[in-house]
Amino acid sequence: MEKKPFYITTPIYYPSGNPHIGHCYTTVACDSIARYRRMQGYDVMFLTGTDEHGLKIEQKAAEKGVTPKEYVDEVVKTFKKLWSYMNISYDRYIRTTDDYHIETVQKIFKALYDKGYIYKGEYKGKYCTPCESFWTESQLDENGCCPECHREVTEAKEEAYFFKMSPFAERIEKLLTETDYLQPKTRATELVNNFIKPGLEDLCVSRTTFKWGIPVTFDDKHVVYVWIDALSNYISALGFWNEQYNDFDKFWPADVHMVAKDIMRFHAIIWPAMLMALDLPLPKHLAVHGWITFNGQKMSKSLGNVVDPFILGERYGADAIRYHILREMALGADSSFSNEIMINRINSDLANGLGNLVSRTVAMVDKYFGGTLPADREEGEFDAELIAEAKGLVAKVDEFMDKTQINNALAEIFKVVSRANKYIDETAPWVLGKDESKKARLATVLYNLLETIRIVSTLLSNFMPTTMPKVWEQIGAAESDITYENAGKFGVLPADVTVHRGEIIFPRIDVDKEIEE
Ligand code: ME8
Repeated sequence: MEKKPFYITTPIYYPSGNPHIGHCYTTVACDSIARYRRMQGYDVMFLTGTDEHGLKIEQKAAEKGVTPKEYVDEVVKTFKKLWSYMNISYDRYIRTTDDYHIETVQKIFKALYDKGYIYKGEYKGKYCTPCESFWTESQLDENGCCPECHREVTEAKEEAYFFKMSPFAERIEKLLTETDYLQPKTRATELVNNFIKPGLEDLCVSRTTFKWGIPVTFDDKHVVYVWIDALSNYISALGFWNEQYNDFDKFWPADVHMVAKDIMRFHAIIWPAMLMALDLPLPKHLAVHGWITFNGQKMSKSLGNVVDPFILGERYGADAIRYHILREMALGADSSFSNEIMINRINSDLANGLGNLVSRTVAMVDKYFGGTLPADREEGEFDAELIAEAKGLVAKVDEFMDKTQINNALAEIFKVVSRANKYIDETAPWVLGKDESKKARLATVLYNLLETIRIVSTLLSNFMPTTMPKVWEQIGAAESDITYENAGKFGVLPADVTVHRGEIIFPRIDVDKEIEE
């Protein structure tokens, strides 16, 4: 049977500085969903990339005395290094400086112009250079500064092309309020009241004041300004209006675009408008998450309050970082980053919860049975409840993953980890181990624990792909045991399974020592 396609995208990030933990969050979240869907049997296309044009990049490159392309080439290396370090399984990486993307953007711009949706006008407004954003007077903060970074803005005026938004207002309002395009839906009211009800403003889509952009083919004074260039990546990367790829028919419309709230408006209003203008189908879901904040402010390159994922990963391990950010962030809400919360979370869930469960179970199989379980069994109290919870887990995780609620999916998995640790206390294997006549009961308890670990670690491998194979090695699971179908079954490991004691998977971190440093 042909596999069902599944297309998921991250935003394409600005390489105006190195990636930080905020970029990591969206990418790790998409990676986990992509892995989960692959495990479920979908044919997945997972796209990420970089948004490489614009004034900010031009300025950064000039500061360094290199060309913009030389500058972005270096930063893109760091992005790719980080994604490899975080074990990100992207299928395609798009750079907006790639020729095929440029070709698509130029064709889209021309098509929108030919259809009468793009026209020439004059732009007047307040411009924030670090954010590359024009603001209206009413959008500025209480000091008349940029509402995002709170720096000074300058008066700017120039000839520019505009994209007509009003023809799409009604359809977009319906999309936001009557469909489940936007996740969480609670954000729809804010968008409708702030942007649609007051009348959708036309969008400035070209600039003449900087050169580092895609030239407008029919008016070469202009370069395409930010959003038409950036948003088109989601289709140029599939080969829409270029010869590089041929996947558009298979993967479009996208199943999930994931972004944070800073760029929600562009994805909730402008992107659908562009697609409507091009007569293309709309993406199925836009998942919008909050910000990772640091001391109450959005972590961002322009504010300079970034947390370096390489340093964190070096210290705590890439999977521990992945787990922490995925578990902390609830779709829709902000999440404040703190080393202390992270260390406590790693200790309680990973070191004490999962790590302990694995090492205690494997150590007991070793201690009482020399590493290989006997095949004799004796069922007992508490078994049925543990087995039911373990077998029922995949359905619960599915439900949350379908709603892009990764934190809740993880919470369900860790409930089963806690249940298994409680089962150890309830069944007291160390008491059974003292009594020769209880050997079959002891083997059953340990087998149930190994099976629960198999199920839990199979599901968790989508979120922590580096460490879970080490768990499989320790519990004696073969590669063929680790499948989505098997995650819903109990009794997959052979009755006489052999375990392999190994290193501690998640070492405990000394909170006091770490925080002092
Ligand atoms: O906006 N918390 O690029 P960008 C959570 N190029 N997520 C964060 C974050 C934080 N503190 N900081 C960044 C752009 N992100 C455009 C996008 S898409 C067609 C063009 C993540 O480098 C989050 O996904 O500013 C956010 O939406 C994105 O990075 C912004 O990245």
